[in-house]
Amino acid sequence: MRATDALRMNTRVVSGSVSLLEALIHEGVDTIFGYPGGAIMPVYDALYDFHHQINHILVRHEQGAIHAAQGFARSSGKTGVVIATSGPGGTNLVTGLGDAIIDSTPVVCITGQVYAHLLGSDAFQETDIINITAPVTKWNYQIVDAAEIPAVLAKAFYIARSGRPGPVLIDITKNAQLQKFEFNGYEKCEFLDSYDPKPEIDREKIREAARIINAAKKPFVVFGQGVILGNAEREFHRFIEKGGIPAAWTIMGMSAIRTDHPLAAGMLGMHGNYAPNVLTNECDVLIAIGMRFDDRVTGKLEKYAKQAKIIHLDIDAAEIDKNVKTTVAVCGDCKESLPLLTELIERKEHAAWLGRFHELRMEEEEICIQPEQNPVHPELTMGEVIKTLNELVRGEAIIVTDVGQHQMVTCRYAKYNYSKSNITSGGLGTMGFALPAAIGAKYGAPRRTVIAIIGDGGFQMTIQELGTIMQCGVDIKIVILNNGFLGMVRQWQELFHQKRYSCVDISSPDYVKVALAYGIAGAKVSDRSVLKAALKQMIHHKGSFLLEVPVKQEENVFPMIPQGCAVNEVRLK
Ligand SMILES: Cc1ncc(C[n+]2csc(CCOP(=O)(O)OP(=O)(O)O)c2C)c(N)n1
Repeated sequence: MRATDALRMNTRVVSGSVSLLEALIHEGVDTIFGYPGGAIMPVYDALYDFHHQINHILVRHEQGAIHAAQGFARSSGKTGVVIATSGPGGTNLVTGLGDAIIDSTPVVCITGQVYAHLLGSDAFQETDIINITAPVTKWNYQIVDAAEIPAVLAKAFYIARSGRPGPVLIDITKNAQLQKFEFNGYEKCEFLDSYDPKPEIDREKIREAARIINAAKKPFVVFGQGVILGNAEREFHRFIEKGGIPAAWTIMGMSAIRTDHPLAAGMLGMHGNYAPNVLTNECDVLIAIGMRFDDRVTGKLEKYAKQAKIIHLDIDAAEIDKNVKTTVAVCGDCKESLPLLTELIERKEHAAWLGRFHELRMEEEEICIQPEQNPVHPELTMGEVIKTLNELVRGEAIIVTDVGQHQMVTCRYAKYNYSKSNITSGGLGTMGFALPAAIGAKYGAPRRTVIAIIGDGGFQMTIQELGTIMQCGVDIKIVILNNGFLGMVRQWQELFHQKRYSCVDISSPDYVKVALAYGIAGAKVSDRSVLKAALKQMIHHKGSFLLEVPVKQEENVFPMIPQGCAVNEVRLK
């Protein structure tokens, strides 16, 4: 084609790298998290000219980039974007991909790859990232020709965000990044022949589900992140409020309704609240919405809600009847199915049934919550730190947690007023998630206060991301609940391995000095009388702040469903 013809057709000759960045801009991407290297250098070179449109956050490790992109996606509802080089750059993303796929987080990762003619030759920093990441991506693809970039990127974003969201990895060989081609513009993808992200709702199933709910005396809703991912919070409220149905959340569903909603029944699962776990095995109809019956939620499957009729609303057909056999399954987007169901259910109150939740809540309050939040011993407890934090932020903050005891305590006690406020690694349980995820969460929701609650073990797994905070100047608050142990493992060793503490005591550096070395303000508080003042100082500080809180060392998290037990065998102590 001659240059004049190209102009007439609005065609421009650009490099693969430029077309990639233009694709990102067309997808509305303004923030990306990444780390450069040899095989991705042409993209970084092109980025030099795009820095006014795309803010690149230079992390300190590629794992930090993908967790930050996950935090960004979870706080904003948008797709997170990561750029990394080939070889170790790509393999450092694998944990985050595993995390994102199990927690249904939309992320698009772009990795560089060696020149196409070197593929398979064990070239420097060559690794078969496509085969490595196949099980932990919703889709992955290797581009060897620049002309493919626009259409493949459009497909990548569509697949990542649609249906049940998830991570996509696009590997681009260096020659394709450099290659010039005739770019005809970018077209977003909204349809793929072989992919049905939004199954059509079967109205008969809706009618059947409504009949069962209308006949129920003790209906119970258990919901997951599907409500948040489907932007169906309003539809969900209408449903539970019309039906007068108590609703409990999985760790991933948390914050879809306010924690103080009159129908809020608390958190399900191994360290969830007492009432929802016990009453799972007392309800007559269990309505599961956008959740996947994870084993941490079901406990012993053979004894899970056997007395109840099970209704399951989920967008992913693979989840239906996977772990729990349903009476009626409605496959589809709950933003569509919930209004249809709400229309057909009767307005009810179920006062006596709600009273049962209240009764058990009081039991948990007396045996578990009060002693933990108002301890008599001098050491601080995790529970009282979160209680005090609640008094200050009043449900307004985004709380990001790592993995372990502090995660369970925080998720049980933290208050939320808005959706997308609880960000944690639910399915994979990835220690090291919280610090980078909090950085990303702040970019995803810049006006909100972001507080990361992290254990001393998990903090040391991605501590290097303090460098990212230093460089980009992001404002996050970090609370390290330091119990001197890999607490959750220690708890299991205490309870199930006769207190044989094997390799779980972990030492810490002086975190405040470490923060200061990175130019981040910090303080340490171990005295109850000044805990609130210290938390207040952290919240009101302009810029990032690290607060180390030494807490009681051998504290156990209860309630707890011991592994292999049924949900109603949950123990309060
Ligand atoms: C990457 C990774 N390695 C190991 C584990 C297993 N694990 C789960 S909780 C935990 C202890 C966490 O300790 P810490 O971060 O100090 O938090 P705490 O439980 O004390 O609150 C460990 C080692 C994990 N979840 N993730």
